[in-house]
Amino acid sequence: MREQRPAHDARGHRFCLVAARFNEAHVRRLVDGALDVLGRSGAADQDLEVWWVPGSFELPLVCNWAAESGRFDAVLAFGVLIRGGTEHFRLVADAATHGLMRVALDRSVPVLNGVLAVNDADQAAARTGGALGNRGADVALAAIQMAGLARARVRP
Ligand code: RBF
Repeated sequence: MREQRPAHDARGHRFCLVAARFNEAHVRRLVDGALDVLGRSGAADQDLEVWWVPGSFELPLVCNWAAESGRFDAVLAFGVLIRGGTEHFRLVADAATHGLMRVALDRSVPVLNGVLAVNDADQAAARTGGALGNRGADVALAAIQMAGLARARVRP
């Protein structure tokens, strides 16, 4: 019996973090949480890149650029959507989610979804290093697992 159980070992893996500048103070904390986990899990500094984009709507395209470059074992997308008075919040959240999944499947590169969709700034703060932890750190752990799985994958 052969079991694939991913380890939290990031040594030798290259990661691209693509981050939205909209609500940048919150997004910065997600990115910092992710970089902390990646570094402590063994990723080398030169194997980590952070690319900033204007908003969450732009994340899928730039993640696609990162994935198609062939330079990364996983791509992590970060954004914070705070519900406003308009329907725009949901449209951008849905577009980002579907776009990121499409990049992962089209490119066969792990793409991790670190886009927070919350009602207000307090909810964002709670999930970016506050009472509910740091979603960026959680996403980094998932990225390390996925990078390991992708390397171990039996290829035709
Ligand atoms: N981008 C985000 O990352 N988070 C947001 O909460 C957010 N809210 C927006 C609200 C409105 C009304 C508009 C027009 C844009 C918003 N964006 C937000 C920016 C969006 O992701 C994108 O950068 C722009 O729509 C340009 O394509």
